[in-house]
Amino acid sequence: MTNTLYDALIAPHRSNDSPFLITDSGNTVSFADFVRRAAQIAHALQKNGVTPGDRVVVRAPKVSETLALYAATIQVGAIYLPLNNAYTAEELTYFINDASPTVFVCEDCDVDAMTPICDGAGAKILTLNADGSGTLTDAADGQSTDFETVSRGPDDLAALLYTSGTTGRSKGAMLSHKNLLSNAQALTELWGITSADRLIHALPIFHTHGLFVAMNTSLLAGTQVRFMGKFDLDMIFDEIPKSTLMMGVPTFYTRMLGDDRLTKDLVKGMRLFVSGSAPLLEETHEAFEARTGQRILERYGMTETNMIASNPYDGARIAGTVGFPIGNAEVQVTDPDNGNPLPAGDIGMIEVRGDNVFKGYWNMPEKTKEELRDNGFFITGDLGVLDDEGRLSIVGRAKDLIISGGYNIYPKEIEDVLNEAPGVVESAVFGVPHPDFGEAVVAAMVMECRQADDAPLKDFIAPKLARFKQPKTFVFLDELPRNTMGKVQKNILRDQHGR
Ligand code: MCA
Ligand code: AMP
Repeated sequence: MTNTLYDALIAPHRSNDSPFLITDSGNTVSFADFVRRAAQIAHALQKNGVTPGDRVVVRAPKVSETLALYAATIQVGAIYLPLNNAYTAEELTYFINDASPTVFVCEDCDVDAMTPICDGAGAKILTLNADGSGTLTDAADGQSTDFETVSRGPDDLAALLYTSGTTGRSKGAMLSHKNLLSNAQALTELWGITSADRLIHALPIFHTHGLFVAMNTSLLAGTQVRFMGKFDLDMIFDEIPKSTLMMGVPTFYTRMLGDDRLTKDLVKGMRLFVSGSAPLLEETHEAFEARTGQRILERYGMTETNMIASNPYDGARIAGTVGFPIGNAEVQVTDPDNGNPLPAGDIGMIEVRGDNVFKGYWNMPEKTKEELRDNGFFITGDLGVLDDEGRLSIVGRAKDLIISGGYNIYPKEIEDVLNEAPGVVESAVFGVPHPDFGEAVVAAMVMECRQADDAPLKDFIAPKLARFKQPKTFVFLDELPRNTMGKVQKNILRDQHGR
């Protein structure tokens, strides 16, 4: 029996008693403990009806049990689908109906709200709380610590990660065992990750960055992980002297720079700081190097493609560029009008092909066709340019997307909700520069009666949109600026309301 991901990431640690996860409470979970717990949870999943190819939807706290649930899902041959803890019940309804899971794992406090939704979708609810308790834990306790791993090949699905779309509807990116393993292998090799490393992990584990980039590489290399519940500056500064590696979004680095405790001496044992998920400003790059003597390594990826490109570990890490394609990924820059490849130096659409590229969108063959070419190239929606040596720079986005603190927010989704609010004629949502989050969400509103009170709008969207997606500012206008084609000119809104 072979299981591509399990055999590479989990099985080798069966007898590895070295520390794997060190939690906020100071508990240590060894690799072997982790493998055993995953097996017990695999039994629990199986007893609750999970069969190969089923979806296991998880909206659980960042605790070691949740990570073991990921490993268990892979071991039973099912598909892991993690969701942001900030999502509202309305947002969750969409994912559960779309993915039709066998099991939905959430906290006890979510059960009442989620029961009608899960009943409607035929999903069973199991619970996992921040203290590790819950019905999933109860079902796993006492089970055998051996589980006969279900056979899965490289092209079988391992995970389904939702990514919002410019149409406002989230799309489930189908990720295979090969997609995830090939990317973990490429990153581990490129960044020299080994069992001698200790990773500071302060990212959420419901996205590619925190789950796959950080955890799959750690599992592959046998790296010790300081598994933090969330990003907290005090904890970060306490852990840096004991660690060698950190992965974060640009907000992590700007927050660290805003604190005098970040010094050359503090980071002298650190081998590598990695940044991704959003553009790292050149000034952040330079300020970090001036303060610490270390150059942040910036890389670029997407949910659909895992990591695409990375600055080199050895060699120049150039601010404003995301480096070279990794693994067997091929990157081309094409003319957005006709898809023809452009020469180095020309700006166009970034496209990528390789083992890292997903298999398509769940239940959306038409969407898949629009974005994944027959020749295997995926159209990223990011605009970029290659230099003569093949180094890639991202220069903008063809897609209407805001990245706030590393979270992607699609304006269309917010506009669709705002346009349903009483008294709204139309809305335009756009991003403006923000010192902490990089970009912040602003909504320009045209109302039936001009008003300057945003409270009713805030109340209306509260149950519908996660807090991080909600506009930080509302501006009330008589009309939206439009070009001669009638298209809203968000660049004008950004210029007028950007600060
Ligand atoms: C929290 N808030 C935010 C954000 N985070 N608002 C806008 N953007 C955000 N990112 C709001 C909350 O709603 C709340 O608002 C208030 O800020 C405080 O919330 P709290 O949770 O305490 O915030 P925090 O702990 O300071 O979180 C900021 C953060 C976090 C650490 C930057 O957002 C974070 O961990 N971001 C990383 C996201 C990530 O992993 N992205 C990778 C996905 P209120 O007070 O109004 O309630 S992209 C990916 O995986 C691709 C493939 C890639 O390339 O990596
Ligand atoms: P997601 O849909 O969450 O997977 O986010 C992917 C998007 O994040 C990409 O399409 C880019 O627009 C953006 N992104 C990721 N890494 C970087 C980076 N290093 N610089 C600029 N944008 C990035």
